[in-house]
Amino acid sequence: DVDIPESHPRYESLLTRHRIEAGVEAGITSRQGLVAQGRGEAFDYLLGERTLPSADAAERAAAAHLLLADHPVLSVNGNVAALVPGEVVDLAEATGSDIEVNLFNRTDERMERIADHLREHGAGEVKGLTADGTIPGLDHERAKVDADGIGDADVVLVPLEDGDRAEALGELGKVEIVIDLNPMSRSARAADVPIVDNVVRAVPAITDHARDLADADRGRLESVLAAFDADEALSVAERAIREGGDDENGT
Ligand code: PTJ
Repeated sequence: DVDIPESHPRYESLLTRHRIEAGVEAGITSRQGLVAQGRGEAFDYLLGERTLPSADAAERAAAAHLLLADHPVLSVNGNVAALVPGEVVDLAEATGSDIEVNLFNRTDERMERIADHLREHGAGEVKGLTADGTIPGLDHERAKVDADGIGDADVVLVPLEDGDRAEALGELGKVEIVIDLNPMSRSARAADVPIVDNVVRAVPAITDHARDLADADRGRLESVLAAFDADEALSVAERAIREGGDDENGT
């Protein structure tokens, strides 16, 4: 277990780092996941380790998309499984989404461990192990998905996705929601809804919005989508990173 005093100014950040380390030790997270986490931390530091109002709007739009979907799927990789396993299960429940393990560096062992880990955190069915579908335009291992999971989804949440895969998924005509702290990444740019926020804040925030919108009719959900502008959210986040401070408008 971790021994970080809660009073430490970077408590959350250190806890998150520890969870990724523990994920690597448990065979859930890849070693590349450590590098990815470091990159994410740098951006989060520059953003002030907070959820920008524009990211909150993206989280609300993500909730509306998941609630409007015929078949929403939440994709889980080794970093997401280490950081927010129970929170992903809560989001799946709040939105009626399937959960699918989908790895950039796919190994059968890690697939199984992540699926077990999610079930230990309350997941029912975990998809991804059948791998009888493919995403066109990617090499064999990276293309694998479940035909009745991501293959059939109309809305997919892909937190921390690699750029090639995010672009290939986007070309399939699915609504793509990406969580990525780098607003300049190809994944964030390929997304219909880019959420520039730490996955540890973003996933519970989407769940909160989904619960808040649970009784909303289609018209209200569609107006949430209409109010969200992806390009604007990306430029606001980029400005916040470049200019720092608390003024989201960067003036
Ligand atoms: O478990 P696997 O095999 O599927 O591999 C997962 C990783 C994340 C290692 C793999 O997809 C990868 O290499 O991704 P990238 O290309 O490093 O992209 C990760 C992106 O996520 C980067 O833009 C990071 O800034 C961002 N990121 C990292 N940690 C977080 C994050 N965004 C939000 N929250 C984080 N905690």
